Order: sequence, then structure tokens, then C-alpha cells
Amino acid sequence: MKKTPPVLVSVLLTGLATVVAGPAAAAPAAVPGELRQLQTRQSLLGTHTWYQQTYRGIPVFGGYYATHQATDGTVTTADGRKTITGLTGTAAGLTEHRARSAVAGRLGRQPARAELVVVPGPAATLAWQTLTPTARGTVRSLIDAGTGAVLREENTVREANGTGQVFNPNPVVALQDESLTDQDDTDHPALQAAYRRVILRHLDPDKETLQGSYANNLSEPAVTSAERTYVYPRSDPGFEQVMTYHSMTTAEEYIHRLGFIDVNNEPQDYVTTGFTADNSYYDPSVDAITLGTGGVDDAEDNEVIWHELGHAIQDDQVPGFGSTVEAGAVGEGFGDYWAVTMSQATSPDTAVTPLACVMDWDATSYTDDEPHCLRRTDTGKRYPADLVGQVHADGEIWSHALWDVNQALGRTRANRIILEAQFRFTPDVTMPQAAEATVAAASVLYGPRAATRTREAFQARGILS
Ligand SMILES: [Ca+2]
Ligand SMILES: [Ca+2]
Ligand SMILES: [Ca+2]
Ligand SMILES: [Ca+2]
Ligand SMILES: [Zn+2]
Repeated sequence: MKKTPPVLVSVLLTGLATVVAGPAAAAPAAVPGELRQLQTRQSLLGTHTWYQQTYRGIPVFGGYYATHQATDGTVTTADGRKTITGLTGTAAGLTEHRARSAVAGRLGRQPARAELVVVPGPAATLAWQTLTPTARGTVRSLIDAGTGAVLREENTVREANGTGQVFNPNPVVALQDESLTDQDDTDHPALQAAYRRVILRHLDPDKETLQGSYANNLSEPAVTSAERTYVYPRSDPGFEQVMTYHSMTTAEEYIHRLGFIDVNNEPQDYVTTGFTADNSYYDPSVDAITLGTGGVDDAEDNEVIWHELGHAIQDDQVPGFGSTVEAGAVGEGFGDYWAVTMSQATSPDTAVTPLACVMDWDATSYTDDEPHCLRRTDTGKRYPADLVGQVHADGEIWSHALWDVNQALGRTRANRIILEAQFRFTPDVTMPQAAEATVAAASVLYGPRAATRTREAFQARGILS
């Protein structure tokens, strides 16, 4: 039976999506290929059919398609299909059994379900999607079916999220503009386009402050918001508190995606107020990060926050890490590398702002040369000839080696190797010892070819012969 819907309803329906078919009998709507029908539901005003996008028969993560057939036959669609590019094959290197045991090992529970999916992106990836019941709800994991890395993991139960405003990674990189200046912490027009709205995840649902699973704001006065809306201009001291919360939380989420459940897995204390020097530090005696406000506020540049977090990470892995100048240089080098590899996720590698440039925005206060960099991860320094006995300067030898591992093996593999290796460093590790530990981790995680590429990176810096 065909009815004429009220005018208001037809306006609403056509406003929602493109009309692809005119009035017709109740024949099913034609749909594009590579779709698997999930369900059909009858509502008061029509029939709603949902489809899963597939690629060569494999479900595409997050890809959907729906048809809404109104009672007058008008069909509208919702097209959420993803473009799949760069997928070399559809055979999983990692067996379902290995994917399941990796998840069970980390979550302490057996996945209830596992299926192969295609994860869209700049280069699509084949992954095992598992659903694991835990005491806190069902956890969905996406395990790279080639490398075994955790691409994504989330509790399907809602957590407390807030809204924040940040720079990411910093205004110089985001706007590709080396001429930007601090102008005394004012909210000046040149910086407006650099603001980004972000979701602040893992907030403690029982608090109205920036305290959560991976970051604990101890700044004074601390910002609060009952609505969990933390949107401030850079001229407001709340801005740096939000930047640091977001930056630390996204870093820890990334560490979890790499598969590590026990690397600085705690609310990291931080302070962004009250220290007016143009410097920042990690204090291992109290396990807290302090970000200074001299020049550009240090916490306006994620790369300063990530550098300091690098120290917190190493201190968490090895108590008392960095007891000698050389081990200290490994620490500074890792901090710079960590800043760069975290930036790597959102920064283009351009002639204006090369990825190897560390702290592009903070450095506008104290460097004249462009690009403005506090340090770089691609200098020509070699071990031991260029050691000068200063941890930051000598750290450029180590950071360059890590950066070369990253360039040779890719970000995911490099960072799994580097974090894994650091568990075996000693507080007074030498660069050659740390390099051997890193090569060993590469060998166990990814085999002899990866180990060779890793060794070559340290050989290029003179650290290994
Ligand atoms: Ca500021
Ligand atoms: Ca810590
Ligand atoms: Ca500064
Ligand atoms: Ca940078
Ligand atoms: Zn440092």
C-alpha cells in the first residue's frame, strides 16, 4: 500500500541525504557492490537497511552504507564507505590463533570473537578484530595482521571525555610558518588558525578537573569544568594545562596501541604554572614533569612535553636511569626522538619544518636560524669523536641513530623495538650497550633483516662497528 507522507516528513528525509530514486513501488533499492547486508528495520515511515562495506569479501572497519526507503517509495542513502588504497594482499601473516593469544596475554581474558578486517587509512591495513569481555566491559582490539602491533584498542563502554583546545604539534608546524613569534603570550591573530579542538579522553568521571588515567594536572590554580569543556586561548594559563593533559594522554594511548601495557601506565603528574624559566624538567624523585613559561610557554609546544615525557618513560622502565653523562645523553636523545616520533603522526615532513627539527615553536624564542630548532635528530655527529660531555649535545648522536631506525623500519616497528629495548638498559648504560640491546630487540621482534637495518643505523653513527 502506498501512502502520501506528510509534507514535513518528506522535507526532513530529503534534507538528510541525496535522493537517489524517485517514487516507485516497494522494490528493494539498488545498492553498490561489495556490501554485505546486516539488517533491515521497519519504522513508522519506512524501511531501513544497513550494510557492511567489504573489500574482496573482508569487512572494512568503520565502512557502512544504508538505504532508507520511505513509504512513498522514495529512497535516500547514507554512504559511509571508505576508500581502500595501498593494500598489497588479503592474506594474514599473523594467524588468528597468534592474534588471540596476544590479546589474551595483554588483557588477561580470551577474546570471544576474532575476525579479519580491512582498516582504512592512507595505506589500508589488514587486521584481526577481537572482542574480549572484561570486568570493565567489552574491549575491541585491532591487531595488525602483518606486524602484530595493536592498531587500536578501546573499551566499548563509554568513558568520561571532555573537549579541549590545543596546538598540534605546534603553530609553526601546523601553519608551516617559521616567522611566527610569541608576542608575550598574547592571543594574536597569526596564531588563530593553529588552534585545534580535540577530545580529552580518559578523564576521571568523578572529577571536574584534568585528572585522568594517564595525566594528573597539579598546576595552580587548576582549571575545572563541570561540563568538561576546557577551551582557552594561549594567553590563559589553562591552555598549557589542557595541552599537557592531551599530549600525555595521546602518547600513552599510542604506547598501548604498540602493545605495551606497562610503560609509565599511570596518571603522570605535571605542572605548567609557577616555573618562569625558559626550561622544563622531569624530577624523578617525585615523578613529576614541570613545564616552564619563559619565552614561548614550553607547554604550548607538544614537542617539549613529549621530550619530558620521554624522561618519565625511561625512569619508569629503569629506576634511576641516566646515572652517567653517557646514559644521560641516551636519555636526552630518546626524549628528542620521542618528541619527533610523536609529532610524526600529525606533522608533514617539509623543507619549511623538517620532521628532524625538535621544538619548532618553543625555539622561536631563542634561535635566529630557520627552521627554528632547539636540536635536531639528523646531525652529522658521530660516536665517540663528537662527544663533548654535555648530555643534550651528545644526545644528538643517539637521537639520530633512533631516527634512522625509524626511517628504515617505519614508525610502528621502530617504536616497538626502541621501547622494548629500553627495559634492558642499565642506569649507567653506554651507547654501544644500549645499541646492542636495541639490535637484540629488533631481532626477536622482527627477525634478522630488521636487526641488520637497526645495526646499520648505529654503525652510521659510529656507535657500533
Ligand atoms: Ca600560553
Ligand atoms: Ca611516571
Ligand atoms: Ca619556552
Ligand atoms: Ca618538530
Ligand atoms: Zn631532557
